[in-house]
Amino acid sequence: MPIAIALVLVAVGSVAFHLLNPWWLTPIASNWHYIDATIAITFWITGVVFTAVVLFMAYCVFRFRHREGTQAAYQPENKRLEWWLAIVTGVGVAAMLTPGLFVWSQFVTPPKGASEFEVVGQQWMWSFRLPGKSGRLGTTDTKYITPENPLGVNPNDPNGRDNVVIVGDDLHLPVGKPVRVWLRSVDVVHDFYVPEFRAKMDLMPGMVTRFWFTPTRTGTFEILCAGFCGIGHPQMRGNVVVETESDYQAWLQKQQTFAQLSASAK
Ligand SMILES: [Cu+2]
Repeated sequence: MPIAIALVLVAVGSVAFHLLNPWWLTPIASNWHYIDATIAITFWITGVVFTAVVLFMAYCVFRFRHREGTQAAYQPENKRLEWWLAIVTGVGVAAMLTPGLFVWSQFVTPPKGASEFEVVGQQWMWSFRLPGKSGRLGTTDTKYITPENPLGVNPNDPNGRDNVVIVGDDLHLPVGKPVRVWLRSVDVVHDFYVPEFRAKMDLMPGMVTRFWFTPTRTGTFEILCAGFCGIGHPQMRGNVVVETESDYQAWLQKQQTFAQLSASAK
């Protein structure tokens, strides 16, 4: 009996803790409400299954408790029960995975007219590159990386000359504009994560990964590295400052372009 009661308390306590705990989602600051919806679906399915399994265990512990003179029956197989378990589990897993596939395809397909910026991760800081007046990002290659050109911008590509380069400082973005993100790493795997944007993407050495989002409110949002990347991983932080278009333009004017940075290095 005490074990059955303990199991019921585990089930009720887990649901109560989930509902009453203060560590809830941060207020959203992007268009990705779908990410919250997929998390809610997963919580509902896993929560209902967890509660049902624990309560069923409590029932069995109580109902089939030891009594003098009774004996357990050995039943190694039950075809009908196995079919039911396989079907119900399959439907539950599919219901958790399928919405994610639709959200994923939207997450990596930016709308027409989205602007763009690049995130570059390295142990242990964040750098960024924004297109200049031409509106285009120049090509890059790891072979161009030097202390003066930490992002490896191709010096022979005219599209890269006016690119704004921000090394280890805050990124600013205008509010309400869809923006496409390209992500690169110069050393190990990192992961660009801004909880308020509900957006998270790995930075893989040798690959360019991507996603897009629209910042929906102004403010300063912290960037965390969500892929363990060595001893400085917890300190790998940065900020995205979302502001009005005019504040953003004023900030952009003050930034250095790749051409200016290479000229001052010489
Ligand atoms: Cu990292």
